[in-house]
Amino acid sequence: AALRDERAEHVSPPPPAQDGGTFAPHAVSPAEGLCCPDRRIHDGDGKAALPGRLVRAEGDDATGDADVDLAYDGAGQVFSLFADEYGRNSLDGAGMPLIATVRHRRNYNNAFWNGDQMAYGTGDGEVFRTFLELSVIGHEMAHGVIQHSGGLIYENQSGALNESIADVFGALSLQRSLGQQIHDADWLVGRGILGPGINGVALRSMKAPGTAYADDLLGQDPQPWHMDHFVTTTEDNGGVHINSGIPNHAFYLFCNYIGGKSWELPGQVWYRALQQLNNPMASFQQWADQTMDAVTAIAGRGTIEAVLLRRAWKLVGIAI
Ligand code: ASN
Ligand code: ZN
Repeated sequence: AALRDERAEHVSPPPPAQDGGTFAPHAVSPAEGLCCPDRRIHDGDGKAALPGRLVRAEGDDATGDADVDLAYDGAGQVFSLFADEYGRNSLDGAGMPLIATVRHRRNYNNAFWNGDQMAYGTGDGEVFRTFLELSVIGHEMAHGVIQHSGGLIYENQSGALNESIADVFGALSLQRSLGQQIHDADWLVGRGILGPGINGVALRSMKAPGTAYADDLLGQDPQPWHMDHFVTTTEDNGGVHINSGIPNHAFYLFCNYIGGKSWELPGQVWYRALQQLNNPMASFQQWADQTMDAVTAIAGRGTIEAVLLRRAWKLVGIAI
């Protein structure tokens, strides 16, 4: 099963009865009260209509269809990251169903969150071979979380932050499912999804933005990792998938300095900053400041964690 209910392990047993049989209140785990995802996986049958035909609902057995089962298991992993690590009940925080469509359109070279659901193309088999990979699933679902956390307007710097935060929680979903340490992770988003016609390893690299692929068809991975190489363009909503390399790399550096498990302290800091951010037009600078507030709230002022976060942002050209 993709989802193991770990909550029971966090809930202390009731303390022994003290005089008169009264019980002291027990500690409440952050995830208590959350339960289970409500997954609904559809087959688009190569057509454009959404959501398409329901093929696997919550609790149904595996279908044997790899795309359907990957979408189902992946949605469970991402639900579990947000629920068990950050106490969030689904994408909207209120238990909304996780609706996904596989085989959206024909030869479709993309996956997306449309405001209500996830949709995955099959790829054309040349540029892309699939989109059903956990960091991609986590990325698309994180767009749903961002939307329901006050949003980040999908253009220019706020759009690149939207993209970067989606990459962060996509990477965390994958690393957590593998039980991976920060120093053992590859920090790739969409590893293995490129088709045989492309020279590359992944869609993006958080460890080394700009190096995920270099190819005649796709060109060179255009991501910068430093503000000195920020790309001003009107394409891609102002380069939202390009300049996301900068905050992506800041997150990677912070993790690399801290060590351990990315979804623990670093993930908590990014998640808290997203919840506290009250600015859909946030700039990189404003987001960096928000992550500083979050690390201060979580770890304390002047702590090693706060110092290392400042160092990470400084290395990508943002002073906080
Ligand atoms: N795969 C892309 C993304 O999630 C789709 C898009 O550009 N809207 O960002
Ligand atoms: Zn995205």
